[in-house]
Amino acid sequence: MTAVHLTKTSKFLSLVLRHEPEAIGLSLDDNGWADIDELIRLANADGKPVTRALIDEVVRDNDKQRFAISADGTRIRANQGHSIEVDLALTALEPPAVLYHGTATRFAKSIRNIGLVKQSRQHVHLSSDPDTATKVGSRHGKALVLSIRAGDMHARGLSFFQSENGIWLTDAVAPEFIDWPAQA
Ligand code: HQG
Repeated sequence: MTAVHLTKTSKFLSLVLRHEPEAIGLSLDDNGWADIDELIRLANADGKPVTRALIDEVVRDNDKQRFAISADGTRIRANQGHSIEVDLALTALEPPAVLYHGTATRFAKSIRNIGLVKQSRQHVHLSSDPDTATKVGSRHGKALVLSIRAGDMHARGLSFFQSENGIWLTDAVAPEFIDWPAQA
């Protein structure tokens, strides 16, 4: 399958598994899982040329491991990034002392005022290295990488989770836990 085809399918899966299952009439269970046969049937009825082989290839080769297939091979879900309410049943974990958040310079003023908030997603997303955070931030404009004192937050009783694809998730980050780069 060509890279363009795989990217298109990945974007389609992100849409229906994270944000708008109703776009094709799909239903997810409480933990975010969709039946793969049903997804294929509904996608095909909507004119999307999705096949099981294509889904398997996207799940296996996705650059960020965005999706997981259930152990019995019948269901699929997004590992993170949902705007719809799903319970990923993630276990709280102790984070590293410092994590990174990639954002855009245009959001700096508001972040200085109220800290990081989850906007339309279920969590604030944090990266374990600055390079990944830079890429995440560039999606929104000129990248700004903030250091988050996750260890201090955890010591104060705030919870952290890690998605199956390694992204750190938390509810919000108050301004006092954010260290800014010198030039920002
Ligand atoms: C910003 C991608 C103003 C926040 C990535 C971000 C990630 C504020 C934007 C995942 C703010 C939300 C999530 C405040 C936060 N004032 N702006 N107080 N607090 N923001 O897309 O973290 O490729 O919902 O900094 O790799 O950019 O889709 O979140 O810029 O893991 O798999 O509000 O999406 O993964 O944007 O990205 P998003 P995000 P995928």
